[in-house]
Amino acid sequence: MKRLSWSTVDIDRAGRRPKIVHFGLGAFHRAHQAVYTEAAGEPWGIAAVAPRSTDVVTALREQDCFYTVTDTTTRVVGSIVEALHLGNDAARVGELLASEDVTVVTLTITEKGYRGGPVIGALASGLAGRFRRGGAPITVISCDNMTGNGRVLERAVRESVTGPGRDRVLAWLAESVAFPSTVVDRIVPATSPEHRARAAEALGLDDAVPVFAEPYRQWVLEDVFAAEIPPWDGARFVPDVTPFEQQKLRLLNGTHSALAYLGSAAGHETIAEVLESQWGERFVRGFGAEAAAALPGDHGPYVEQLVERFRNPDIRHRLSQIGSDGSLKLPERWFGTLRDAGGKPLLELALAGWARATEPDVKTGMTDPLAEELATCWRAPDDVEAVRRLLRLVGAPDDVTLPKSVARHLPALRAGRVEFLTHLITSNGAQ
Ligand code: CS2
Repeated sequence: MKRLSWSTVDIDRAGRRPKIVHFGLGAFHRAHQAVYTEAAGEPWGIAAVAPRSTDVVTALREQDCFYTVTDTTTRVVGSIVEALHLGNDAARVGELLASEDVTVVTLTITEKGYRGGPVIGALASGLAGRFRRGGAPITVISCDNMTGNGRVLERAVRESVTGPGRDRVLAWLAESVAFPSTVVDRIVPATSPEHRARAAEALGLDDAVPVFAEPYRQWVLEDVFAAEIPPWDGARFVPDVTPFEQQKLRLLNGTHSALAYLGSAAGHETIAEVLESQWGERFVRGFGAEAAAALPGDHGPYVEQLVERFRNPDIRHRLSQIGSDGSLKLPERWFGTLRDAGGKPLLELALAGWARATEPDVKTGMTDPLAEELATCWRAPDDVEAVRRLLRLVGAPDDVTLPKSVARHLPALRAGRVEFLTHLITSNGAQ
């Protein structure tokens, strides 16, 4: 079968050039910002930088950076015009970041990317290079699931600026570089070998890096830009993203994480599989109601929509993917509710699911940068103390009774008995 490339697709991309630098070449970027930019048309093209994997760079180059996104149909996307590797192509990345023609940087580097990873260092030195080259204004947009992601990114970049002239670079960053906060939403599981076969069947061409995504997508951006951005049709520009951010992080991502840990305890592999279980849908509604109770406004329709989205059998979103990096995800997804909500029996249950997943002898396939420290918490005299240590390690809000309320669920979860615990759902008043 022929490979996807210039000669096999019918897309005119000649007028696109790299005016956006993107860091993080995973499936999510390819199905989200790259799709919005595709619709923005010429001259908008993306130079996409992979921080670690050379495989995705090689694969994209071999197909002239074209790839497919499958939602209700399979379409070729042509907005990525250059694929780069952060280490191997450092000079080109620096050149692009200094170029006046580049007016936007976007990032999908996951929560852990903001904690001393290589991207922030490269971005900070690239921006310092831009300053020295004349300092054309630019907008730098975090597209990761964090509260105030623009502020988090700005702080991380400022802390990474070093060397002589630091003060002048910092002053320029404050004046000429905008870091809007954003809320991104689209469920896009990591691509599997099965996806490659399905894409090839749909397209009649081989695509080594296809993406499968749900039809839904959303992008809300704080309306502060320093330079020209593409006409991202369908994106929403608002003065303050907070309400969207709370809804998305606490309801969608919060429920996702809860389903990941509890579903894994019950022996499931994907979100759609959990939704098919006897407790899955009820749990989404119950957990949604619990988290929504601490937020202004009516979130009922949003939660109903989540049930539909999570149920989608075409999306095999693995629990091990969602449950990974819990030590960084939970503070964003659960701790706001923990602080703000009154009764939260389902969140306590979810915390027990997470605690169980951190036990050293439990095999979940989930990874975490704090895995060793989390495992060490279990060298405690009893479950309550272990949970107390776990919660402290990840910075949960102080609550003396919480460890006990969480630990009491552990025996049932260890026995894989999640359905038994769903009486909590009805006692919470949700159907
Ligand atoms: C998921 C998210 O993997 C995860 O942690 O919760 O990737 C989720 O699918 C997206 O944020 C949806 O917009």
